[in-house]
Amino acid sequence: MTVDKITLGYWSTKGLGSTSRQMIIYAGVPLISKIYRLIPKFENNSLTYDGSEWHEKDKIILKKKNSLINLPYLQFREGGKEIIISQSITCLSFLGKKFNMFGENSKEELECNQLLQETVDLRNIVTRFAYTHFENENDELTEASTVFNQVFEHSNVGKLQKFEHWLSSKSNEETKLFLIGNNISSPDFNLFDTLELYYEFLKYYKFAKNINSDNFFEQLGFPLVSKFFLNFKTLPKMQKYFNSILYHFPFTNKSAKFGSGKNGITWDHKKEIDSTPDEIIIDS
Ligand SMILES: N[C@@H](CCC(=O)N[C@@H](CS)C(=O)NCC(=O)O)C(=O)O
Repeated sequence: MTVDKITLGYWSTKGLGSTSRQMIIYAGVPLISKIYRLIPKFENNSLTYDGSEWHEKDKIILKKKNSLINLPYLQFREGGKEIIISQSITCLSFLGKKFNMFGENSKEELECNQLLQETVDLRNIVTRFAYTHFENENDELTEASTVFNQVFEHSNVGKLQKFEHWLSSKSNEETKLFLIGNNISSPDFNLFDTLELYYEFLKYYKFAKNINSDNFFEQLGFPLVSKFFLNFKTLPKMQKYFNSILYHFPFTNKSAKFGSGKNGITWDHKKEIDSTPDEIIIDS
């Protein structure tokens, strides 16, 4: 069954909503990107974050239809019925199956599921770091080095080597440009989106050896991951996303230390106002 448009609700950031947005645009299905803003407030000498745009409005309404409701969520009509889905990875596997981007048989479907969870593990390392506010810069840099090691170490404990080895173990008939076979699937989008966040991290904390070249992952000894990443940027169906305002959203929400502002820096609540519109429509 086809859907004529899909609403994706999420904060005015990339976060866990960005990959679903990309998949819907890639599939050529009209996307209604519903935006909620987290507003930093300075009260009684302390900084708090007001999420009432979500928590006190749509969440209350949507919770009556799906008690698991969270951000991100997908909302659409199919066969005369309204469907609302939350949990980001469920959204990605649902969209993958809907758009024929979830492998071609049960073996590949299992691979998609494993790879999706692996991308979650990869993302969680940097996200946990991004939302930590350190006592001082020294602590921040020490923890950034720990994140770097956990992800980019070449030993069996490093997270990114898993993807490098996965790509290198593919058969000669496969291009090694996608994780499963020669076709794009949900985990490709989530890996790409997570790599974009690491790209910013490597640049910001100066772990990239040569910032004038965009092959950061190759410089760090991951040539296939680098090829995957750079190729993804050239995919014709991705260009609509790259040319949209959604691509320029900050990586993390206002409460994060890393990535809540432009180019990895922290959102400056004293100078910046979030003027993201309530709804961004990307037509097919
Ligand atoms: N496991 C959930 C986590 C969802 C989650 O933590 N959402 C955060 C934003 S990343 C949120 O603000 N949710 C709104 C809420 O709790 O109502 C997922 O992957 O979707």
